[in-house]
Amino acid sequence: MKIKVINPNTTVRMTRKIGEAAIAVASPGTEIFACNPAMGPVSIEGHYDEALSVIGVLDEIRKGDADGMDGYVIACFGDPGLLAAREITRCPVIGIAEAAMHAASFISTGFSIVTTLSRTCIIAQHLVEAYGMTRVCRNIRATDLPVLDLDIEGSDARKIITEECRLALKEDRSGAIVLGCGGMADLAAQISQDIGAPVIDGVTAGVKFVEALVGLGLGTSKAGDLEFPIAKPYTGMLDRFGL
Ligand code: 2AL
Repeated sequence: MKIKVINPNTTVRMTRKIGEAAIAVASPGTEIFACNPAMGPVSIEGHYDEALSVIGVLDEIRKGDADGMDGYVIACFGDPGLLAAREITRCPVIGIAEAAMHAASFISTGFSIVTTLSRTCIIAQHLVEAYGMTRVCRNIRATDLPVLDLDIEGSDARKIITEECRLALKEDRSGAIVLGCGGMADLAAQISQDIGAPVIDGVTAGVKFVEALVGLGLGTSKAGDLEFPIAKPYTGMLDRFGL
């Protein structure tokens, strides 16, 4: 089985980290292809970044289908372009926010999301609502760490995130933590051990959900609103995106 894990930002170092986390949980026989678009923002920290990242994500889905992929993980916590991606492929496509929230809902009655900048909390809040998770998401907590600071050698990022997770257990009375950034994919196991509660990273959860869906013979439904987009010309800079 071939799973393409798409980091929607263009920072190759983060793509490598996301790929390593995905490979660590992949079953024997699953090949992981981690990539990032050639165009787009170096990190996604707001609505504008997110909107402009979607074109690159869709381009990677299109190329992935041509390369014979069996499924996709969109590895940014805003799940940018998720439904559009599902429209253009028959393969399953999973976003890391939806993967992590669903996993958390299976193992706790309430979880907290610990994310990067405060301004991204509203993006997570919209997803909580869209995914029907308002009953189980007890809080969304920002650390005010910029996304690319997660990669700085010797930074306090892990310590800051761990402390926020600890506070979440105590103050939100949550049973599990969802990490709110693809760049946190390498932190889940250590933080879980440090705080004594499940900590879920959506990259790894997403890979396992794609494996499960493909194993069940399930792909994106082409009945109804996720059928292929209506063929029409696209113009200007997007002329090659017309179907
Ligand atoms: C993210 C993420 O997962 N990747 C990125 O560039 N920005 N999300 C976030 N909340 O910071």
